[in-house]
Amino acid sequence: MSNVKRVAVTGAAGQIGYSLLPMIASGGIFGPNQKVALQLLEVTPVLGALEGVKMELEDCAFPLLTEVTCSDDPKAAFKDTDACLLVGSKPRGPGMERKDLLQDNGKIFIGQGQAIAEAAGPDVRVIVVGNPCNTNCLIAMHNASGVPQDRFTAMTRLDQSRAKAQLANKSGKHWSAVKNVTIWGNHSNTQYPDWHHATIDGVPAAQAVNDDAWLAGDFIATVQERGKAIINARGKSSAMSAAQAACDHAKSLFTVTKKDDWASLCVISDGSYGTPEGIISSFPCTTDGSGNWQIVQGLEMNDFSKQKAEITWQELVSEREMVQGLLAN
Ligand code: NAX
Repeated sequence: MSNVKRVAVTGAAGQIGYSLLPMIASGGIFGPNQKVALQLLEVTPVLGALEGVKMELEDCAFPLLTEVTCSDDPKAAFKDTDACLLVGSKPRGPGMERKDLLQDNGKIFIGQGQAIAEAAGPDVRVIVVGNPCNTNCLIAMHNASGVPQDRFTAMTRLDQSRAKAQLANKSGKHWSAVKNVTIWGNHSNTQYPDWHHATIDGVPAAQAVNDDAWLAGDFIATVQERGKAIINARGKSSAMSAAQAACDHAKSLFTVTKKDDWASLCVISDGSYGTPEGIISSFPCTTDGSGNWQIVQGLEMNDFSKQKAEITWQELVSEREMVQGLLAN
């Protein structure tokens, strides 16, 4: 038994990777007493830059970091891993249709799903960040023969954190006071950030905010369009916040997450809340600390919520149709 947790990060020389790797190396996922090894994957032309990242990681002298390996071979990168963070993907080019983006990325996630099945550790957990992350996750899951489907998750944690920040700012409270925000559906601008079960300092969010029109209008739109606002302001897409969210998502899987502040995780739908079965959709989840999650049941969804959720679920169904040929089983 190894006392080192092995974490693969794909797209490791990219922007998110640059923020994410030091977080993992300093205990961001497995805590301050757990040693970690980083197994980094990049495409071949970027291996030189990845070596530079490795040199920097060594120069940080992180007490918990035991080893850094670099590769352009998914099987080598995923070997014996406890967690695989699939961050790398192909960006949308000018004039590219969503369907083409889904297809191009799909090919990457077929190979990575197969490599996870072949090489990863027996308890591996997979977190897909690279966009379109829900459907990329679906493709990887379908191509990882023999790996239980509940090992695959995709990330709406950044959206959840963005929603918490908006509610905190509006109510004049700290974001840590905001609990039980749910993101439903797709990590795209159809997502539905749902405040109906959220509390701020223990008070229902709607009461703390006291502005229903804002909640049903600007709040949702701001969270849905936050990525674009960051690109407009920074000239680059979110990286630091995305890295923090990826770490938080993984940490939620490996520590206990209770119903008093659930985590929004994109997981395979079992039909809960009327979500179409089999898509990778965002749900409120609790976790047992060993990488296992459960969808929180019994939340009331009013007509407004049902209508908003339906839009984003249908987008995921249409994405699944576009990649049907890439789903192996
Ligand atoms: P970058 O373009 O800076 O980095 C991506 C890296 O992935 C590049 O270094 C590239 O060489 C590598 N890559 C491409 N194909 C690969 C493959 N087959 N195997 C291994 N590596 C590969 O993008 P960055 O800003 O780091 O964003 C990475 C991904 O995260 C993008 O798809 C982005 O859209 C997505 N995001 C997802 C978010 C989420 O909440 N789920 C939020 C942030 C971010 O937008």
